[in-house]
Amino acid sequence: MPTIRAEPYEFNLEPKSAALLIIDMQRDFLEPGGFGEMLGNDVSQLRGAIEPNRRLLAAWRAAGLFALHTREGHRADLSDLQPAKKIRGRSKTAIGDPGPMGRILVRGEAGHDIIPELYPAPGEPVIDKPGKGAFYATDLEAILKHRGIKQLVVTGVTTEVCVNTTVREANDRGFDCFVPADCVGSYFPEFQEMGLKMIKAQGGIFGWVGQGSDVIEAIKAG
Ligand code: TIU
Repeated sequence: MPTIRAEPYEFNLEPKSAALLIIDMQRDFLEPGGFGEMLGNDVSQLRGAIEPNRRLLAAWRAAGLFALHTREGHRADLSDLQPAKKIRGRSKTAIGDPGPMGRILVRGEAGHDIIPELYPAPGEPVIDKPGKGAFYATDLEAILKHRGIKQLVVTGVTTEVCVNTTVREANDRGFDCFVPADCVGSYFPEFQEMGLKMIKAQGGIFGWVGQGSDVIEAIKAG
């Protein structure tokens, strides 16, 4: 069983019962003109997470391991969009409004899709989620249980919002979560730091934090 350097202590990866869960690496969060920018964010802050994710996903695939992707977004008729989420922020534009990449945060639009660098391969499930957590109102838990998955390597954006919410949901459902710090991104450096600290504090209250390069080494060796 490969051992990976981590905080608060080493993580024992069991590759056959582990999944790589890449959260919301969508154009809507990483490119100008989408949901992330609509919320007032500098989307360039997230781009540093792309290359470490690309390397990890390539190694994960090469080892024949199981990977999944999530996308935050809503039905075209917005019937799954809570009124509170639609009006929060008092932005001039809202979810469902037209933008340069199509309707903002709507399934099937160009902006909603995953960035080309990390595009899902055949056989890698894509979980469409209406909320921040990947377990809420999705079939993620059923898919993981059917595959016998017990550990999750959770990457993507943003560290303190959808990654943290998903790690907390997963932890309460009995999954061990490892978060590679270089493979998650935030619009806010201080939230990147604190979002990771919250996971690994108190003896790993929600999980482990380490580096994607160490995961790559472990699966290559294993
Ligand atoms: N705003 C923000 O930081 N994130 C989100 O709205 N969704 C995700 O984190 N995917």
